[in-house]
Amino acid sequence: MATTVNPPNASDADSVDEIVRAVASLAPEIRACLPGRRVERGETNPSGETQLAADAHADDLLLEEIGAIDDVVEYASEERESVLDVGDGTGLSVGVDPLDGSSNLKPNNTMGTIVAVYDAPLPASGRDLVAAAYVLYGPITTMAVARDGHVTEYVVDDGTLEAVREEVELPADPLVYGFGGRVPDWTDEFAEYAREVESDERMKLRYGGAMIGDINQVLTYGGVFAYPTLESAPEGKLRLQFEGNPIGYIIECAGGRSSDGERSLLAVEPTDLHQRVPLYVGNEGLIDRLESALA
Ligand code: AFP
Repeated sequence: MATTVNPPNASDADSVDEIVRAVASLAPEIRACLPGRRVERGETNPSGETQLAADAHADDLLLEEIGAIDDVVEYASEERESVLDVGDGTGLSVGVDPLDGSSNLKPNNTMGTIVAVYDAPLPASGRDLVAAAYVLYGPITTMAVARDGHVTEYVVDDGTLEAVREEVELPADPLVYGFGGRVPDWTDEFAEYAREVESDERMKLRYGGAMIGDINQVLTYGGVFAYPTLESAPEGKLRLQFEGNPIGYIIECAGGRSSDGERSLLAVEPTDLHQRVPLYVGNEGLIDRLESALA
């Protein structure tokens, strides 16, 4: 399903280039700081989650680099209560999840950085995105960048952008699924959908506790990732501005679908900077079936 993407104007395109290069340049430094920053800060972020020193440090590095770009006028992150004005007049607003999957640091598992570039003040609609990207700190440090309806994968081990996959699209035959939350906390409707997917002998479980690692599996092999509505948390866990919108944009640019259970994540009305949203992304057929199951 083609994503209706904003055709960025020339200056936006140049600024998006600068933002992408800035994030890539920081990837080695953010990664290098991880081993020594497993410690908890004794503080929680606006979503009430324990902050690791690594979260805050990555956030500071990203604010400094991204905030210095002329056309960027707002910076916001999962780790900060409110939007920071970093420029004058109109321009781009950047939302960041500095370290997605920080609870994976202790068990030395994958983590990521998510970046959403909007051409509207935050909180903004996913339809206001002009680009979205994530860095995956895996065996290799890679970066997926979605812009102008296309997804490109880069290796960024040394902080420069080496394109390794152009026009990335979800494979037509889905292979993997990953469903977050505790099974007893799933709604009956989602549990029924999950059972259907799990019983499909072509599909196999891939859930790593850091969405970016799981999303990259879906982008590579095809499939579905969900952090669903929970009985205890009807809005799910993930944040629209910093996770739902950018991941929905990337998957839709790669030919897949996104949903909050009823509609594209990009069509969800923004009401609060840290609002949560149920998140379902993957191959079109799997998301269509999901929406039917939840209807
Ligand atoms: P942390 O950044 O607190 O580790 O949360 C990661 C995350 O937001 C997302 O990356 C994962 O998919 C999801 O939470 C994992 O949540 P559970 O720990 O409830 O499975």
